[in-house]
Amino acid sequence: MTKTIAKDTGTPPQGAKFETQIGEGGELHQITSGDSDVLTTQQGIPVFDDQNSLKVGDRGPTLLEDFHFREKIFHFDHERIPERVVHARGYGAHGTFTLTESLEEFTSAGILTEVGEQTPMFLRFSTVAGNKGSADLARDVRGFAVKFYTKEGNWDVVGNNIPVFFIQDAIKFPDLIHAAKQEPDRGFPQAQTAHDNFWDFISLTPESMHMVMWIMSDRTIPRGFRFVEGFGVHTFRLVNAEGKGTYVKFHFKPKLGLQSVAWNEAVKINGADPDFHRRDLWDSIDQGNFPEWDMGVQLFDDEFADNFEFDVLDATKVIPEEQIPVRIIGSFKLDRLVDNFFAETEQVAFCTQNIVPGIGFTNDPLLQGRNFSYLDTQLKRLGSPNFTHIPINAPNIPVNNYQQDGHMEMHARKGRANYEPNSWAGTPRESPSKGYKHFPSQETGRKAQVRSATFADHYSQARQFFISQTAIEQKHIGDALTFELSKVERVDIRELMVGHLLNIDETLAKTVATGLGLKSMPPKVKAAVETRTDLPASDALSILKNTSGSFEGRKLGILVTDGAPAAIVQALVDGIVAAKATYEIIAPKVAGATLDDGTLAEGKQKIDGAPSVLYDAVAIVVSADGAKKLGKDKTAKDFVSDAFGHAKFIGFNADAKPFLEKAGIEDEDMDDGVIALGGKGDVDAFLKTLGKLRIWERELNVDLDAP
Ligand code: HDE
Repeated sequence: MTKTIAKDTGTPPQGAKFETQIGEGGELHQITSGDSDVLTTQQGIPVFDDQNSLKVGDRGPTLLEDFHFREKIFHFDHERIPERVVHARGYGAHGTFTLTESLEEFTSAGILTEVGEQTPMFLRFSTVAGNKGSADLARDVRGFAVKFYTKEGNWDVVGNNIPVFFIQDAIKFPDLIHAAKQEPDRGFPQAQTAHDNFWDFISLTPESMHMVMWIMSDRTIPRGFRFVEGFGVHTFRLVNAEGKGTYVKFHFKPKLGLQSVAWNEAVKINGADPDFHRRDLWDSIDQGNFPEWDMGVQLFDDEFADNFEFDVLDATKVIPEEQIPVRIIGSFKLDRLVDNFFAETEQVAFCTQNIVPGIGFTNDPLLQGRNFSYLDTQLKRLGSPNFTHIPINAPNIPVNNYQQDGHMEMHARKGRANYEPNSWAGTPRESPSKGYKHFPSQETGRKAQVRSATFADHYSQARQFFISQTAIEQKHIGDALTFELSKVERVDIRELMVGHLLNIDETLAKTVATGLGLKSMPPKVKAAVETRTDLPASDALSILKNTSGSFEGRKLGILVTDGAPAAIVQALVDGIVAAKATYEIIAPKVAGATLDDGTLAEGKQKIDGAPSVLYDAVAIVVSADGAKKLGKDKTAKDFVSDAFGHAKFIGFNADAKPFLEKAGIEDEDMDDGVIALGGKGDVDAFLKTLGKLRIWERELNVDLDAP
């Protein structure tokens, strides 16, 4: 047994030293001295005093002559740039993609053909609706935007954690986003769709119904970025060396499996740690637990596209993996934190039209619109067409062209030629062999503002999604719809939504109608195309059918008090480390607790600052006296009762039992998820069970809305 049960939390930050110097006139100067070089202005001029501006006399006015003061305030005044109009809150990290299977038969893109090739990349996760400072656990889609720095230029896959979208035509995007964000008169609600405007728009937009099923599922309250899938959403095209095209959809699957939290938990995480997701990613990478994703493709040809039940250009549809399996072609690992959040995560500029030779677009009208929008938005946000010179956006291969000047030009291109063709030697020229060739698809047709009839079925895949879920996931969808619509003030909007649900699943519609207390069942909304009931369930669409079955990468919260049995605490710690998971010791005092053998279990958290929503499972290991004291404390009782209510596994030693009872877990509430920890054998069994992650059956006993 080690002397101290503690986790290495890294080296403490280097502190600056404060010194006071007396100037020539007897005045006081407060000087800080750190370990780095001399502080300078932007011009490199060494700074004498950064604590006091230049004044006339000790108590006199500040002088305009103080160029350092002037520059410092000027720069500060101009620090902000516009936040992204959507996906404002995000978090990014660097990684490396490695190809394991060549797609040479389908594409000429080096990144997809050179097996073993390691391509640097940057991934930014985000929520969509909330502002930059909103909380991480908003019920929302997560952005999954990847920039690959390939040898043939930058390739951006600007995807989401959901494979479909709300709308079919980009012209509706401003309306969708206006409706989802804060209402314009009152400026709230922040980062949530539970309000009239959003559901008003949705209820009048039947094409959004498939997406509605996804956003009302637990996909929108993920446990962390490390546990979400990524999807390119649109159908793209691969083009091989002979110019032959193959349709493709891009997928990214987390090696840690999918995982989400409970809604009541999400609400509490937002209060306890609004940075829960970004902290989780930062901590994992910082500790060397690099999250990994497999990259896969669904490949298909014109024949499949022509025979598929839906239009492959319609971004409100998936192609079920049972119909076209996802072929894994490589994987990536996020292994490097940013040095600076603003310089990298904020300034990274994704553009759907950043594409490399061998990969192409299709006529998906959403994708076509996006290809216009992203370039435009970067100019607004970053302020200059030279945003491509910012290191995070620059390709790491040479850039040769005759585009010039503009705000913040960073390249001093040499030579006389700034036009093309020219007859000067050594100037760049277009390359018919290497250059990007657009796929020569045949396009004909009348000019018209239309929506293809092949886009008209809005309910069949919504139904397919719903029936593919486990019972508890279906319950969560019903709960989420009821919650969101209960925040909608207009009853007619609630009713219209239930009218749509009748086209998806009658039981779901009834659950929501009952949950809302509607007086009678509203009429079914008339569908342009009747819902197909013959589409089979697809396991890939469920979260719970795609978990890892392991506690790896998860976090156990161990609540201890003075006098707690050291043997159990140590067995938990050893087991968790062996399972490649992490743990935190929580105690009444942040310093930790002195265990029954005199060792110190070093605390990471004080109980008041660490509700159980921050952990995947909890263990309560306390002394009899500790249990008595905790039983009087509201926060400590919440720790246990929340863990129980959120269907988490709870381990406890014998002395903890009275505390559990005080927290509302009586003998009759005990289930397979509340596990006594008498000795090492029990601890091993407990740790093994944790791989199930949650005991969802319990929810049916602790929820008023349970069937
Ligand atoms: Fe975006 N989207 N989007 N979007 N989107 C932006 O670009 C837009 C759509 C997505 O981490 C903006 O740089 C239009 C689908 C992500 O920096 C903007 C349409 C998907 C991110 C924009 C869509 C996405 C954005 C705002 C309808 C999933 C964050 C800031 C046609 C496949 C990227 C910016 C990051 C960001 C426009 C629909 C994903 C305004 C017009 C579908 C992950 O250009």
